[in-house]
Amino acid sequence: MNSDPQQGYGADKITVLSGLDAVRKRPGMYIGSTGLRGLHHLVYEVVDNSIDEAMAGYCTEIAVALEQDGSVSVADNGRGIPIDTHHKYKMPAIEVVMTKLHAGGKFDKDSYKVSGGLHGVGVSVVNALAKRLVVLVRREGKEVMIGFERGKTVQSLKVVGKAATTGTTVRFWPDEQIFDEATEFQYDTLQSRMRELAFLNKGVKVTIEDKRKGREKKDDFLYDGGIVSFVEYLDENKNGLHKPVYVNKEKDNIELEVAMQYTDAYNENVFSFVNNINTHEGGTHLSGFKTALTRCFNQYAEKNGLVKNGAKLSSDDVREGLTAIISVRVPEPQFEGQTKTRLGNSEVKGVVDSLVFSGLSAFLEEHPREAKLIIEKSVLAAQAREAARKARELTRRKSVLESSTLPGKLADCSNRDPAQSELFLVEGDSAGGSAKQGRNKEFQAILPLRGKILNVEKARLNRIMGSNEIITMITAMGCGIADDFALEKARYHKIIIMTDSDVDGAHISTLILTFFFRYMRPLIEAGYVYIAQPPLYLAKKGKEKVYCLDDEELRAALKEFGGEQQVSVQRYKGLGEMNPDQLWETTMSPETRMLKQVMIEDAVEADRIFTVLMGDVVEPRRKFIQENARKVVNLDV
Ligand code: 0RA
Repeated sequence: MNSDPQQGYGADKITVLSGLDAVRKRPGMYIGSTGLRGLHHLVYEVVDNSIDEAMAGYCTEIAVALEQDGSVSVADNGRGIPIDTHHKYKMPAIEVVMTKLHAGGKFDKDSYKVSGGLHGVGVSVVNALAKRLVVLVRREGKEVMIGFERGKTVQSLKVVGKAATTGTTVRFWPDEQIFDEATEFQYDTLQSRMRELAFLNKGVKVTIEDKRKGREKKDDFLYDGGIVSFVEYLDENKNGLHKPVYVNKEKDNIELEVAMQYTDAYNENVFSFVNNINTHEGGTHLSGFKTALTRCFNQYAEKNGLVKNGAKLSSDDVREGLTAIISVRVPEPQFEGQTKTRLGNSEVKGVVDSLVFSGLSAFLEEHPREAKLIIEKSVLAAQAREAARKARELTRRKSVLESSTLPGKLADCSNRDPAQSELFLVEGDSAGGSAKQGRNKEFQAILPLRGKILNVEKARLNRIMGSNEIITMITAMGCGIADDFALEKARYHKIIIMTDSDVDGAHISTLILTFFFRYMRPLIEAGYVYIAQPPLYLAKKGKEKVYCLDDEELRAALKEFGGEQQVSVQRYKGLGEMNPDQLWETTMSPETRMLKQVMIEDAVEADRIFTVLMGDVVEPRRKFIQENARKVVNLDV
């Protein structure tokens, strides 16, 4: 035991479970993948350690830098990783932390109140997967360094100077033997996570800097408002109905923080976190929150005569237009689910429920004007939902929504196996006609869409269910929407949006994507949604011909042909200009086509983009389109 009571934490408190070779053998087991996601995970793992130090109250600044040589450094002003000798291993504590799997203060419940680190794998995993890693520690008046290669110590701990401050800097070079696909860090990906961490840890300054040649950039994130600032950020382009409500309470060693605000939007935007980890799949904390919300509003509404004759608001009704962050700190979180992002601890539900209920009840009592606004909105949501249900039942009786009666406009494929079937959503009847002639009937279905579909960002469910174009899509796809959505009922595992490569086409794509994002999100998450890439040009010289997706490809083709002499270039204004054979060859044939798969990498940013593009606040949209003119036409969410 460390005899210095001031230290309170010594080498002996660090427990060890096993060695590092296993990590290099099966990296995926520890960091999820060896692709881009896994690569970025390394940075998060290092940053998590600094965040832990901040949560313990000893660190106020964390600086992440993408260095010119492809390495990343993470510097903090915490106490510095301990450097005293570990009695069992007879080596400096920092060396134990870096070279022994699962070594680290994190696993000692007394050392930290709660621990971050989704997989809690620890920084030694990063060390194992780095071709080189260097740590600098400032503490006890000196600066020390230690160096590793692929997890093995190559430079033992040595003093390199004096230090007037304390802190830790970890710098590592990812190993291309492990990350075969890519070892290049993406600024935007890291930036989002750093912003999120700064929101979740109020008062901690998190900076990120790109020092790589030609892409120099820097962002500072520091939010004294914490998750209240997070909600304000999410609602920046929406119309809030009131100032965000903030609840911060603790019970049974579980700390709860909630910030929430209602807007005049129709969709909900709720994000939940456990120990700084985004729980995409929700869990007990989220269900506790939802239960409390419903109970609280119903109780208040009834008591104050805001609902008629015993009518009840549903959980969905009271979440219409809601933006919320739920952040809990749990000592021993159990993560479940496909991506291990669902909180399983059953004790958390009741705690969150009771804390949110009392916090929110107090707010409503003190703010009757806001309470009335929110409840009136929920009542409207309930009415719209009821109307939508009736409309749905009506159409169901007429069996429009039954797969037995598919829409007349749909040219279905003959294959009945969804995994092999594709549905093309095609802009306009004329392109739809070409697509029907050009397709492979066996596995390709065509649904022509006339003009612009309804902007679901500006409509409630009852209007959405009143739109023919949307009903047709839902019916053809077979998987239902919103509460009724069932991925396993999808009739096609590839839904391909095929529009002209012009501004109108981009707009139609965006409208369809907005609908999918708001009402069929699991379809996108399952990787079923694609955007076709029809060529813009056909370059011909004699018998040789090349289709080109954009100007860049055309330039390359012309160069290949040896300049522009005797080359004919045809520019397609729309899909309709291609004959069925050309459409097949360029855009539909699995042999030759290019498809973009739509993915939601960053739900926070995706929501902001859809809100800006499709919502009713005009100025940010103009700004966004100016700044992203190219990206919008080439939408890749
Ligand atoms: C264990 C104990 C102490 C600090 C740390 C770990 C620590 C780890 C990291 C990783 C990155 N930055 C860090 N900062 C601190 C406390 C030692 C003491 O009592 O002074």
